[in-house]
Amino acid sequence: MKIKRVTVTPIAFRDPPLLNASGIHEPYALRSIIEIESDNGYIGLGESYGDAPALAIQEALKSELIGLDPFNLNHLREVVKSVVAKHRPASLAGAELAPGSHASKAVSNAYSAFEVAFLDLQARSLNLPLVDLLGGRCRDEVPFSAYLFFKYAQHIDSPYAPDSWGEALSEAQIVAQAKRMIDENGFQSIKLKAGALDPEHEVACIKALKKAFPDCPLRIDPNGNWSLETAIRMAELLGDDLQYYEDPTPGLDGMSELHKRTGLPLATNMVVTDFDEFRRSVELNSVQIVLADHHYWGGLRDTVALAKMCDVWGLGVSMHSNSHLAISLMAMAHVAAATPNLDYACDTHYPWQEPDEEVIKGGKLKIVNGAVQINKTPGLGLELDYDQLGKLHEQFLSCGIRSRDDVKQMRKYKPDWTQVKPRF
Ligand code: GKR
Ligand code: MG
Repeated sequence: MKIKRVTVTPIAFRDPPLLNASGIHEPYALRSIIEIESDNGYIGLGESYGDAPALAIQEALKSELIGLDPFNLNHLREVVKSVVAKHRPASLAGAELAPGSHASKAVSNAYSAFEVAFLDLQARSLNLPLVDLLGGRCRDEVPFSAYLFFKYAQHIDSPYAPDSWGEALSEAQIVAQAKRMIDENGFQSIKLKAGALDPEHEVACIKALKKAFPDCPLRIDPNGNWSLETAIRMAELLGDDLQYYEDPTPGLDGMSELHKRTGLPLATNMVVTDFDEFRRSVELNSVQIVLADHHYWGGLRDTVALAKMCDVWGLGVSMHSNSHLAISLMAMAHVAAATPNLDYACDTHYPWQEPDEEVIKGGKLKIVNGAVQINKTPGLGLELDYDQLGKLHEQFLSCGIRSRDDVKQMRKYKPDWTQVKPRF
């Protein structure tokens, strides 16, 4: 079997005005949808970053993949390395929360983008679900958590009608957001994206969530926007309310010191993002839970390896997410299903995406009882809806955004806004 067609389609979909440590989400999120077709008629699908630097590499790789054997992933990695060496991107300012734009991750991002599609193609040709190529399923359903955000009611320049979630700044509004997200998806744990408002207020929101959902495990994620002193002070206020404390303070040293001083379990998708940082974190005991993400950890098979490393070193494993659609959700779910030591419900932004903006046939995937069901059909079990793909590609062409920049977007609301870390 040989690869005869590679298509990369950049898309943009509506994204709500969600607040975070850098600033605020822009009105559209960018992704790329990848199709790999073999000479015997199978098509494998992938979804990855749609920021300009990531897209440039994906585009440059397309012609290099024609004729490759989709079972030879080592060959794919070599081709990716040589293409990235010729197209090494610069890191973008303000892209700290969008690892797709980090120059240091160019090889792992681009490899992962195509590896998922290669694996989907392999699995389809073998008539097996993709999870069977990752060691087989440990579970049929993968748990996800409700991912709450502070948000404004609508984008500043009103590019389209406001979303149906409304404003969420107060404790009562955050509890209402959680209630709706849980009612609609059955989530059994809750994460609050923090680092955006006053830390005491964000902790008060956790307290309000604890009161409203006493049996639900809770997490807070300030994206490294609290100084060590603030993170310790908030830990004292939070007491035993948290399942884990995600990236409260920046750096491996800061996290190590925080753990020493509070004893709280710390999770990260910021200070352990590759195997070198993993090694240094183990030496310093910086984090106790690693939030994996196949998009920048070098694909589904390297994510399986990461989970094994976590097992060896006695660390917990779960998964991180950026704004994404169904192909990424299913890829995450398959690797999570193949991870024996998945200890916590995974993150997903998926409920924030609008129901009319999915690129797969059948529309948005359902999250039931807080979990995504793993298909028994071949590959990831997804087919593209080409009308929808075309619509979201047109939106990419017209939206004017080419790289995520939450800092620049926040300056439209607050002209003197700057990127400061830690802000509090
Ligand atoms: O989308 O605003 C966001 C998040 O803050 C995202 O950028 C982070 O990468 O979800 C992420 C996280 O868990 O840190
Ligand atoms: Mg995080």
